[in-house]
Amino acid sequence: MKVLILAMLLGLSFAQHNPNTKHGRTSIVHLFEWRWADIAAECERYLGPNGFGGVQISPPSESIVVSNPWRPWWERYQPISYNLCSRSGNENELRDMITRCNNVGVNIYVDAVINHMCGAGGGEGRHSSCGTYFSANRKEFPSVPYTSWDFNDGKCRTGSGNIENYQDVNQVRNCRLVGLLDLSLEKDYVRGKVADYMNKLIDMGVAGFRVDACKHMWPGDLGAVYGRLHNLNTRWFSPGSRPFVFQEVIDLGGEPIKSSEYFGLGRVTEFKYGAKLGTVMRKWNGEKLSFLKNWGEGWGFMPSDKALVFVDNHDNQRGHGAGGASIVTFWDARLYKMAVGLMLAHPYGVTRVMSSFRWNRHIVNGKDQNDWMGPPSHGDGSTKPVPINPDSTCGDGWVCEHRWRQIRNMVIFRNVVNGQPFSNWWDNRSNQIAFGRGNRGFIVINNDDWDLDVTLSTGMPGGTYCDVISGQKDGGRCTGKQVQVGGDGRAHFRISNRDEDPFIAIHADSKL
Ligand code: AAO
Repeated sequence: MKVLILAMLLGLSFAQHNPNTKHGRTSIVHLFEWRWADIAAECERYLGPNGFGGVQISPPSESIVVSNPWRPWWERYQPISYNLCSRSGNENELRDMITRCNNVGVNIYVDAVINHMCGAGGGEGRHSSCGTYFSANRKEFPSVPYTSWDFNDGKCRTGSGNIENYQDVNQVRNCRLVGLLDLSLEKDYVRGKVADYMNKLIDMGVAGFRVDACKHMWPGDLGAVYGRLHNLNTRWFSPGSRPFVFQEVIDLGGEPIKSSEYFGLGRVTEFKYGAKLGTVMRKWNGEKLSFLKNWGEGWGFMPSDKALVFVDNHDNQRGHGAGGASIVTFWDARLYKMAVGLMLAHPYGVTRVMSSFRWNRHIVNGKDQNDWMGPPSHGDGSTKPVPINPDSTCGDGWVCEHRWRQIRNMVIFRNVVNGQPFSNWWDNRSNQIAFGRGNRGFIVINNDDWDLDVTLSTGMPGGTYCDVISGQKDGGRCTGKQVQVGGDGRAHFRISNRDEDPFIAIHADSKL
């Protein structure tokens, strides 16, 4: 009996590690600051047809509106209520998006901001995305409602009321993160309000959550909230499916709070992944691609089945959060495509692709003066739609990394090789590497300053394959380089260090 109960508990909690993706799809794309109407269209015209598993959306809850004089992206991390109107659209548009994305097999994951409400200095009035009244001064959010009783301040022991020292666990979890009013999640009432918010979204059809700022919440409190969550909507998910949970915990080592405290509750963001990969791609500190032979747990990362990984996120692509200067982003497009390609080819973790908007980056002494800039918007502060150009790229300042051929084709690669082992590793002891995924896919990367010219065992059945980086299979034809794999699985590769994209990838579905 005890064993059975234990197995049930484990089953219940570990179910939250499963992204619930459909049709063998494996990757999530973060459509940062996109409008719900644009995401709905993108699911139907692009994400569904190209095998994307799901979308991480920006926080849908009502937030403060900060205009000084333009609206920063980060206002959405300051909730005012759990009403579902935000800069991305209203509740009807949100519901329409969830329905339409689900109908084409693309999941929606909500960025849930449940650690706090707006900043203590947020003033009072109706400067909020649904025009709801609040008072940060009196800690009153009548539309939830929360009152001053629902915040942690009594438990915080710092002079400022803010987190001053990340070495002190009590501060990190009971004080205000950058001045944000810290909710008291130990209170049953607060847990109930948060769970109601998340359950409303689950009932609307979302597949799970990115939970913001988990380091700043006690794991026991989070467990109590997750325990109240409904199963997923059976219109799109099999009965008994639990919401996928991936928790934002920044653990680069060096602080007492560890990612592992959250493993039992769901997956956790592995921030070491992008920080280290950036260092390797940039060849800083003597790092080389050849050192990636034991990439993953071998590098001191968390277990693969607990990890959510990414090359960059909405914070560290602009110097917020953690990771620092090594993080590779769309600003370094050539390195970025290689880094994302490598991540998607490698079996470690659940992968998330970033999709950004451009801003006027202006770095002075290592700090981006414009790190606050919000999405492309009209004069009245409303977010602009995402226009699609004839060549399938995006206009109006939307970068759409997920539409770059090299990245989109590697999202497909990951689906094709899903479940296959990491195999046939090769390196030149420098920055040329290759590896396969069983007999389903193979990737070769040249990040050295000289040509790669080598014959390798690919593990693939003999035949002619189309490289999905320089082009792709189009009907029966290949628009890129071709790779001949012999009956013995060996193939010859040549990659100039001056190629536009110095890497090649082939997979079972790119066979001609
Ligand atoms: C805004 C203003 C603030 C103002 C506040 C309230 O910018 O000046 O005080 O409003 O009025 C986002 C923005 C914030 C913004 C906030 C609310 O980034 O600028 O504040 O919205 O509008 C910590 C948290 C982590 C958090 C990250 C940004 O642990 O959870 O800070 N990320 C999430 C979201 C993020 C959002 C929030 C949370 C809030 O993704 O977009 O903020 O909802 C150390 C710690 C980390 C800590 C970082 C940064 O990292 O370990 O836990 O992240 O510091 O404070 C090395 C170390 C590494 C260290 C890093 C930086 O790399 O190895 O551990 O240095 O020191």
